[in-house]
Amino acid sequence: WGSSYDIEVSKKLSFWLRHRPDKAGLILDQNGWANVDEVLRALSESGRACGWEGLLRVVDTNDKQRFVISPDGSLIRARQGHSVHVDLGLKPVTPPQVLYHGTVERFWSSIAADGLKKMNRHHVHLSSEISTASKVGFRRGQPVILEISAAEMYNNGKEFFVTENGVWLTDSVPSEFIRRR
Ligand code: HQG
Repeated sequence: WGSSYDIEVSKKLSFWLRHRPDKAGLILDQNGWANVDEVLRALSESGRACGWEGLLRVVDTNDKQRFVISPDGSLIRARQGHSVHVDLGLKPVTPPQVLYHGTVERFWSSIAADGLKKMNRHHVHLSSEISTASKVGFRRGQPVILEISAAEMYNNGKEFFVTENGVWLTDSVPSEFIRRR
């Protein structure tokens, strides 16, 4: 998807809209929305000017549909992955029987002992597809795929959420619900 310039824009947006709005002089509201005009200004100032058309293209063609623009075109937010506290308004839903998490060997002993933790993010990120989990793990090295007994967790009172772009989120995964494939 997209050109390398668009990918640079997307990386800036991820950084600002999920983690450090202050680095671009942006303010996120309690639901994580930033003002589009302010974002366009910040992109220009950081040497990644793209204009309204360019921003729309980055949002529309983004491989993981990471961002969403409000219907009136005035606001933009990241769909998930935040470390700053925002309320995404996600409603708890029933998960599928099994979900997957992609990680790497060096984290396995700690995960086997303590379960999956959200680390710096709001939630533990899970996928319904092995292929997606594999890509997530691949960011760090040879992927190790973990199978999560999501339905069983749900029956034990754990909440699950799913974002509009299909990322499954939960607070933590205790080790008894994790099986290494
Ligand atoms: C690991 C990207 C040791 C966990 C991706 C992961 C995803 C533990 C890392 C999204 C642990 C956290 C999220 C424990 C968890 N001991 N290590 N107890 N519990 N870990 O980046 O799932 O491109 O916060 O396995 O594609 O890798 O940003 O989470 O390796 O969808 O849109 O700690 O980020 O999407 O890393 O990735 P992360 P993640 P974007």
